[in-house]
Amino acid sequence: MVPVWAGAVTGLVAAGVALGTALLVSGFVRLEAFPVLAVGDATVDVTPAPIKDWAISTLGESDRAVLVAGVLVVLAGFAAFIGVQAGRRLAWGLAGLGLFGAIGILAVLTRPDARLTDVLPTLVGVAAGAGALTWLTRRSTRPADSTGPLVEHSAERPAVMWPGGAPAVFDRRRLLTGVTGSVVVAGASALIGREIGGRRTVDAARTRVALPAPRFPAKPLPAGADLGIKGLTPFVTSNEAFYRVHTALVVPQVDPAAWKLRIHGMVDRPIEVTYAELLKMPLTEADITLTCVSNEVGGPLVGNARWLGVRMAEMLRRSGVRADADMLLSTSSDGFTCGTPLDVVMDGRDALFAIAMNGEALPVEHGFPVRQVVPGLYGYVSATKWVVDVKVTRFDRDEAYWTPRGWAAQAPIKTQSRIDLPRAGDTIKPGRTAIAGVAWAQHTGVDAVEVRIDRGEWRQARLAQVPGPDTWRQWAFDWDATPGEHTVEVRATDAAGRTQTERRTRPTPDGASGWHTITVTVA
Ligand SMILES: Nc1nc2c(c(=O)[nH]1)N[C@H]1C(S)=C(S)[C@@H](COP(=O)(O)O)O[C@H]1N2
Ligand SMILES: [Mo]
Repeated sequence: MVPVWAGAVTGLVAAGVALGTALLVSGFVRLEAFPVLAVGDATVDVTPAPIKDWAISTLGESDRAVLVAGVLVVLAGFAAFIGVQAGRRLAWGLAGLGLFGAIGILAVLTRPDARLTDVLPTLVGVAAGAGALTWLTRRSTRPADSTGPLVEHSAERPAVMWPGGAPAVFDRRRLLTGVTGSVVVAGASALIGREIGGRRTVDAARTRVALPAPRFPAKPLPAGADLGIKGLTPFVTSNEAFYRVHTALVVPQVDPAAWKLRIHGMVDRPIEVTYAELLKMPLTEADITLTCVSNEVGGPLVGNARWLGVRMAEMLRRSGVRADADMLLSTSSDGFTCGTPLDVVMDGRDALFAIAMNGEALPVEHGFPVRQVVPGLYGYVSATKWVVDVKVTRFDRDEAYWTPRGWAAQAPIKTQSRIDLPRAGDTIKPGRTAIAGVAWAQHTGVDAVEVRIDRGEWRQARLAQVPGPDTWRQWAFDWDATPGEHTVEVRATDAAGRTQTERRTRPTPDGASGWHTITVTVA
């Protein structure tokens, strides 16, 4: 009879063959159809909001890697179990494998952008896995009366019988050679699949985009927008350093030649625009700071870039928005949705269907070919990346992705200020030192930033210049640091005269509030 360890190894290797083959086929179909990713994506969608918030805040941008690792660990446990069952009775093992495939197919088909061909990787993978499981299970045993030394595990009541009724005995050497062969096949398939899948990206199409000049260029940045203090967040966030948040496990690859934006719903004339048509429309350039609602006080999920795009209002006017509509439900190619207040988009601010970021076509992770950018609203209610569809509707009729998951349907950005320098927990030298950071109150503007040490008097920080109210604003404060432990706090006041509340809240449901506070040691 097959010992438990051998069964487990057989199961793991068969699962490896299944996944390697599935990845190979995904390379030809599309990487999103790889069942592990689909199961991961489905997990993201059904995970309760508190767990997801916890994951985003503690794992940050590695949350996706951790999720995929989690799916693989669960899968490995299941695979080992299947292998052990197969050693007892092959049919049970195969049934287990079938169940596993059914979960994969369910996950793949319930993705919002599912295509029927997406089932191919799972189907072929399960077939290959079943083949490997059968072959390895049979290979590791042989009829008891055949020649060759019997391994001591030879059971008295063997569960596996060879055709013809001979009891089967375990043969370790044959198992291990079979395992080696299978591992090589699985590994090679996986590598080839990744390579082919990786080549089917839109990078080439992206580098070919020739960006037209803006009809409405942004004003040149004021000379004093960046205080140039070492360690302070630069005024312009580079595309590489810009934070990234999305629910998709694989970055959607949207071919600009096939891209279309549909505007429909409560409009007089539904319209469809291609990428080439969009590039011919009057383009607006604007400096806008984007912020994620999940950003904790003092957190990193905020960035500032120069965007280029078509005003959303212009496009909506073309389609004739009806008077009783109050919401835009935008959808991305991967099925994510945002609900944006219509009045905000129409009030004259630079709400854009953006095609470029800091002078280059949008990076793929930031929404290539087209994304929304709306000054003053958190990303989850405004900044749809890979946007393909905008439905003009009403908040009382439609709901966006995050709303049933515990986040507010409407979420203007809360005024915030952050200390970048010194960093929390730093030890610094006594004497004159710069305390510096950024503050934001998008579309209202930051009018004042104050700092206080050890809960003393609030004192005014120096403010950098800004091109307008839609970006963050650098600030700095000269401090004569005396030896000891000190608490440093910051708060901003917006151009409407509202000072940030001291009341600390978590990001859910509509953004964190409170003053960023750090402690430093002066020695
Ligand atoms: N398609 C899609 N667009 C999306 C999201 C998403 O999950 N999918 N996340 C939103 C959120 S929560 C934020 S904060 C911004 C982040 O944009 P960035 O990744 O370019 O910084 O994108 C928004 N657009
Ligand atoms: Mo976000």
